Amino acid sequence: MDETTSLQNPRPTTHDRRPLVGIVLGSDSDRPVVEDAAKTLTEFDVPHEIVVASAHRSPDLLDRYARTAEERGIRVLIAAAGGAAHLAGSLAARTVLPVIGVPLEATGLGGLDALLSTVQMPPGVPVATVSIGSWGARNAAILAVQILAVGDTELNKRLRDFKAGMARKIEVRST
Ligand code: RP5
Repeated sequence: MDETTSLQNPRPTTHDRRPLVGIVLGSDSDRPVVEDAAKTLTEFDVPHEIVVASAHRSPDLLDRYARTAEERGIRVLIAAAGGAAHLAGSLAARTVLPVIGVPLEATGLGGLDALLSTVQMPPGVPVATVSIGSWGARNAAILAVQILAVGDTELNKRLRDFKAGMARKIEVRST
């Protein structure tokens, strides 16, 4: 990329208040579980947005969102859905942004249905799939921060402090 191009398309950082992470929900009913992801991103001071766009019920909206996310400054997508969850894969099919899939429990199958629908992507269209439910929501946010931190020293430091804090808590308990 030459200097002119990079000036015209400055890479958003955490100093920029435009959302860097887009959290996409298959339904508004997914919101309570996914709040943890938003909370975690706020803890790391990473600007983000939450949208509801279903792969099955509102495919056109999903298509528009996925195709315009990158030009709006989004750098990582988190997709959370339950049931026959094609949300993360549908996003990944329409963008080169990294997509993290969070399978949710929404049916009598305990989230296993969503896990398999999210993780079993064909070669060429990866979805980084995390655990089912709130653990996954939190880890999706941390993974998004780790992806962003590759090019952001300040964020990298916040991650190191976070990991050191986790270790400290365990060490204190075991002394
Ligand atoms: C999926 O179906 C959603 O992601 C949600 O987990 C599940 C149920 O959605 P609602 O019927 O509650 O809208 O598409």
